[in-house]
Amino acid sequence: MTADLLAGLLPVREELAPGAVVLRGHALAAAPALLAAVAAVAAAAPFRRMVTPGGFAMSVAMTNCGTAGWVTDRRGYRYEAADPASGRPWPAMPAVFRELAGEAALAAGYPGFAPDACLVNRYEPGARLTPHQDRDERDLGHPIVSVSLGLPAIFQFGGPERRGRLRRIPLAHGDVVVWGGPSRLAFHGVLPLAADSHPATGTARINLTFRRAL
Ligand code: MD3
Ligand code: FE
Repeated sequence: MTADLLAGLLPVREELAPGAVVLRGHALAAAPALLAAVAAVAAAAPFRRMVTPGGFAMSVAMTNCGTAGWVTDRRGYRYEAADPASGRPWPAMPAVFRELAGEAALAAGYPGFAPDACLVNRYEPGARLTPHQDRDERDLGHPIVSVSLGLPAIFQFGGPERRGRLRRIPLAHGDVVVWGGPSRLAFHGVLPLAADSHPATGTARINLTFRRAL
């Protein structure tokens, strides 16, 4: 039995913490269209490993679409209307992205979510995200919608303080997580990706993170 079918036997809506909802397999039907749109975005704004303010290249390769794109360099973390690599505006948010994000937010109890930023993260084996908070957005009252595609990963989820203990949540192809309300400033990360292959993405995991940035 495939992982996708097994996921289908588990509860579809899991409340991780107040305000944080996992929708297992919610993006499975849309996955082929989402991945085709990722390829189109990456053709216009290629994946790149950005540099942190501390001067290290991130292990995760990133690109963006929408009116605002998340960037980091020696000057800090921020949202930019243009891709620093080309000077051109980020590619427009594909309709299939906007619709999936709005509909998943609604299913999780956040009606009216209209993202203006989609960060596309690409993990190859060994790539990871150390625990952090997402706090570069203007209004933290908006939720964040995260879509996992391809290889599975172990997501770490803690509380509002860095020192707290982290729970491990496996995320698989098609899983959607919505974070809002009391969970919006939770610390979170992704453990190093294990080498494997997935029919939809080959050796990679792709994560779409939808935010209202401006
Ligand atoms: C929990 N990306 O890009 S999205 C990121 O799988 C990021 O690539 C992860 O964290 C990834 O910043 C996970 C899940 C996520 C996003 C925002 C959150 C989880 C969150 C905000 C609060 C709590
Ligand atoms: Fe994050």
